[in-house]
Amino acid sequence: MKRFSFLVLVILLLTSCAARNSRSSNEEKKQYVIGFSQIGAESSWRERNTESVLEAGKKANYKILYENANQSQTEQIKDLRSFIASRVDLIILTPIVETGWKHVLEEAADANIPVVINDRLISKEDSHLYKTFVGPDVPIQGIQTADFLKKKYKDVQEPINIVEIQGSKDASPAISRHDGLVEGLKDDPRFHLVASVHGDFMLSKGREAIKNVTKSHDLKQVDVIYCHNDDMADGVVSYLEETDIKPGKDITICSVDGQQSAIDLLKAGKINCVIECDPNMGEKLFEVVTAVLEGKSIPKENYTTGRVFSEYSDLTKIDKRGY
Ligand code: GZL
Repeated sequence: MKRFSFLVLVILLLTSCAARNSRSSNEEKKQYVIGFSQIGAESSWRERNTESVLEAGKKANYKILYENANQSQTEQIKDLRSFIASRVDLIILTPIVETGWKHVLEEAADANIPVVINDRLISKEDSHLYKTFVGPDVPIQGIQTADFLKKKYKDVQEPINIVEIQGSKDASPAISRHDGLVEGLKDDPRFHLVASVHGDFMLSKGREAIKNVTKSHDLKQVDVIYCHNDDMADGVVSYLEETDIKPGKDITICSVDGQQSAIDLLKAGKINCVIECDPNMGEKLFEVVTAVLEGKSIPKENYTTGRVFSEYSDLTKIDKRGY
């Protein structure tokens, strides 16, 4: 009888240990909840950026609350407040513009919810309100474009007139791609920025923007059209192809992103330079998210880099872009 009781006691002890271990391992495997506030779906680039983030978050076993603000900062702020109310473990924010985030990010800080910035930047005076940034070093993209133009026009002495089709007003890539170009050309007096208009990073608005420029500028007096992204460049090329001006030949077209559509136009000689801006930030983003949640120290900026694809490149070596 004693042997039987002892056996029962051992079985009970082993069972309770197993239950405790499974509880503790389940606690260890707590699934973190991440609120992801995305700008919208303004370009093919943005759609790939969203896919990249969601794919990487799923692979890393995070529960993602994804909200798409359809180009509205007001909607993004509402989304952030709903994440705070839901007590998410961390927020990923792609800020549509640089300013206007102070109050809502202070509310996230008051709720002890860390914020990681994806792709675009917020203004420096509010940089204490987020943990870290993952995205492109955008001013370099403007300088890379300037370097291409100085190479292409190295033997030209006459004035070189540039029309700029900017991205969304106050968006960090629009500000920095403009500033980078100006910085890159500042010591070369041949280059003149004769018009700069917004196309909101959208194909349709890029087409509309260049059409509006023709109301005040004769495109036959324009040498370069600098588009802040490929979708707007696509719109510009489609407009020019309805005129007697040959894009890529009569007028130089420069763009940024590296979408398949732009590479195809580059290969067809209708675009002259495409600066790569890789949207596939998901893997890097969730490495950083995990480090933040584990309390590890991380750099304030985690920059992605990009190549220059131009008429001087070996275009046969460009891999399928995937966006
Ligand atoms: C750049 C990114 C820009 C892309 C556009 O980092 O924010 O937004 O260049 C996209 O295509 O709309």
